[in-house]
Amino acid sequence: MKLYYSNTSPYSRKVRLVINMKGLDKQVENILMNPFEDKTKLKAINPLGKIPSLVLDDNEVLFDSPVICHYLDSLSEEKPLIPGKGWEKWLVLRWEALADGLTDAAYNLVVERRRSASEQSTSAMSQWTDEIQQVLREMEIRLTELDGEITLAHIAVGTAIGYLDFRLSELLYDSSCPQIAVSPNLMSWYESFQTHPFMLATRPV
Ligand SMILES: N[C@@H](CCC(=O)N[C@@H](CS)C(=O)NCC(=O)O)C(=O)O
Repeated sequence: MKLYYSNTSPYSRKVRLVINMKGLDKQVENILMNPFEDKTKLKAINPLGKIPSLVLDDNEVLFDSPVICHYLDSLSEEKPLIPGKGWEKWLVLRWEALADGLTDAAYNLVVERRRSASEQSTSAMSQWTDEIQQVLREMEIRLTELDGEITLAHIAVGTAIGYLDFRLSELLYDSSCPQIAVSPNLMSWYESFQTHPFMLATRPV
């Protein structure tokens, strides 16, 4: 399999963590891409022109990150990242959706901030900022649901907070007191999770 990815893409990091956690690293060739500079090349692989994109050995292509992660998890029953069949499974998938939504809001905000001031939408930026704050509060309240073995929920939350930490770290802290985390228990969880060897190996550079 071939994974088209970039080092700074949070969605790619999520997939790379799944590859490592499932022990699939020897079966995947990693191909670095810049989704903005390599757009034409990327669109020939994935019509959406986005990373991550996974090309299977029979040349079928999978995107986006949830589909790729679910596929990779289905390749072996060992170390299931979407465990169970009942509520346990839906809880993991809901956490993934919540964390991916957080990443979407953060990524949109980062891209918008790169536009010239005259092109930026202040209402869209404030909507994404509100979404980020709302999700951080929700994750803080529900954090005990993450007690237990590492699942796709942990991986998605780790990459979402990791992306905020990398690009928008000010949003993780109280604006009037930058030493205080807005979601202190979530931040302690993240401080510990980010020391996982695979989190360290996939740190954005
Ligand atoms: N929902 C997609 C989002 C993928 C995505 O937006 N990737 C970004 C890089 S982090 C990208 O390729 N952006 C290029 C573009 O939007 O043109 C996923 O989960 O994989």
